[in-house]
Amino acid sequence: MQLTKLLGATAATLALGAAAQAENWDMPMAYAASNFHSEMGQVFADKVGEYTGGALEITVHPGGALFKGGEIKRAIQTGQAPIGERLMSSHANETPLLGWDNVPFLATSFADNEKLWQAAKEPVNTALAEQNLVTLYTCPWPGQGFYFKKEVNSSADTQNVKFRSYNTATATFAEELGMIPVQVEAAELSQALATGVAEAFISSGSTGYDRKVWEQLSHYYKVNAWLPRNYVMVNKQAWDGLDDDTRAAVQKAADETGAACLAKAEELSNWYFEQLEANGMTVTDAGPEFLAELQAIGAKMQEDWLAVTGSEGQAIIDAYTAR
Ligand code: PCA
Repeated sequence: MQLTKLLGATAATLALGAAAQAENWDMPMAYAASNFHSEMGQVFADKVGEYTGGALEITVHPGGALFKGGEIKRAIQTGQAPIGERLMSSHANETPLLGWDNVPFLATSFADNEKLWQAAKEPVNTALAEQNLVTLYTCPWPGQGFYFKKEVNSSADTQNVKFRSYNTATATFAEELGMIPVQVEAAELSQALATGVAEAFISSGSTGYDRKVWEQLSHYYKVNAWLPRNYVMVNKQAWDGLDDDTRAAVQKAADETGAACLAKAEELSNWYFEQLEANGMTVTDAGPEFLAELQAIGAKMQEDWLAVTGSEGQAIIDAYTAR
């Protein structure tokens, strides 16, 4: 990676020499190149090149290739990379407000998730700005449900199951169900399942499809607990270093891409379920007993989130409910 960075830096310097003001930004992304979030990252990069007339060119690096998912935010805060994308709620351990989209059963449709984002946007962007980050656009994953390698009807069936989590909320959910959470990046999920490090997880149909989890798992329960968002962030100094026209062009590209990505997520939701089924998985709603347990855990998690976010969290939920 050091060599890659050195070569990247050299290329950037040469490019600078060639075209006085042109800038090249590397954009680390955590998820598979074929995933719609990553494809939309490329759409965004293409639009930036077009709208800035080549003054700013962005090169996307999906799959955690340049920085692993867990390293992306810090890399951007510290200027090791000027721009990048990450699952917002993965930072809820350090900034609980960023778990706004992980409150179970609060907003379970794309329309409600968008309404919730409109309510959360200002305080969330302010919290990120305090961390040297400018948010350009966000995009939801489809609804979150549970993957298992057996039929599950209640928490009696989940005791001591090794569960892959992707943030604190998913780890809490697992613990409440008697499972043993282990945090694993989506990029390493297939391996974790193949080696038995994990034998269940919560996610969208999208990640199950990307990681071909039908090779180890058999059941998907469409719980639709929440729709977590990825966000594209820029280092504040890198952002301030752009001239006004370039910044406006990048923001236009971001606004368009955010809207297109939201539409894409919605369009693909059921398609992913069809693919899981075509590959032999049983895809169903959670049974009444399991669902009731999940809802009770969800209510407790909402209380816990409000306890740590205080009036700020409550203001988001109030603004959402009032919309
Ligand atoms: N896929 C990501 C986050 C949410 C989702 O649907 C993952 O499992 O890591």
